[in-house]
Amino acid sequence: MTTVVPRVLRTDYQKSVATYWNLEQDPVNIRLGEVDGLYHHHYGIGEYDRSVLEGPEETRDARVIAELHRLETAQADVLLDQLGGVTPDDRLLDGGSGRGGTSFMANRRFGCRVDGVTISEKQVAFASEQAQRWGVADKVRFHFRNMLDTGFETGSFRGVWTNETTMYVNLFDVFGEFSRLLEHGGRYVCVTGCYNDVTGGRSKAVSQIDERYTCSVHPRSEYFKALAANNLVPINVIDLTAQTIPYWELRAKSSVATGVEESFLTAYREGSFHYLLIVADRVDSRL
Ligand code: GPP
Ligand code: MG
Repeated sequence: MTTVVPRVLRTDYQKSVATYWNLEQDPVNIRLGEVDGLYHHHYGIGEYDRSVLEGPEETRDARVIAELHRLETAQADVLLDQLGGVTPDDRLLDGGSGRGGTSFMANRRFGCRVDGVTISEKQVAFASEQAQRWGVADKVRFHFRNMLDTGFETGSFRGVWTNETTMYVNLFDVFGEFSRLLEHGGRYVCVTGCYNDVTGGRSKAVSQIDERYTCSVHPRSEYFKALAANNLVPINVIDLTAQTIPYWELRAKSSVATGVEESFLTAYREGSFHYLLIVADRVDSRL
């Protein structure tokens, strides 16, 4: 049987996003990844240990980097906690898999097969190399594919997650694809930044975030409309905003700050933006 792999980069916008990620080599991601070999492209949650800022000056930078990495890994653990009872025979999809951090954590936790898709060929190569290095290349695979149209078989996934990637896509389209991929009762977990419908439109701070990453943050309401339109029924919604602020405070004081820290802190503190975790189950209405 021939597998038809759809064209990956369809629009000029998608090409510009791919270019951003193909060129990305920020120390805030590389140096944190080097702490233990898990390379993340998402932010952190939880209180930071204040003692990292004290102690010997010459080792402070390393302590802060390790602490930022610990908070990012803690975020991925909270996401994976929501996937429920995944078994080694199940299959999971990481939509927008970056350098693979969350995919490797999922495989370690559940022992199952994980497929990561990304529109960055550099990220596919990097993450695939990590899979070799960890000896899990038979179970954790990364593909140069578009999460809007993955080409994977209908109903073949127990779980799908997106860890801060939905701001790059139309939510109705991407949830349509996830709904197609999930089996009945399969679970979708989303961690995202979204803007607040209550305070109104896109704030200046949110626009700065969009500009920084070539993305387009969606309003909170759009997530629930798009889930409902695609037979994805929310079971849990957690506002992680208060839990992510310490990460940004520590990052702002660190040597790897990129300049975007003040935009996140302003947006979160003024209430124009939330850091949200959404969990939804796929319900097949034909059953
Ligand atoms: C990048 O993570 C995350 C995004 C580009 C999505 C934007 C996220 C929102 C919550 C709005 P990264 O780890 O590559 O970013 P950085 O380089 O700043 O650490
Ligand atoms: Mg990062």
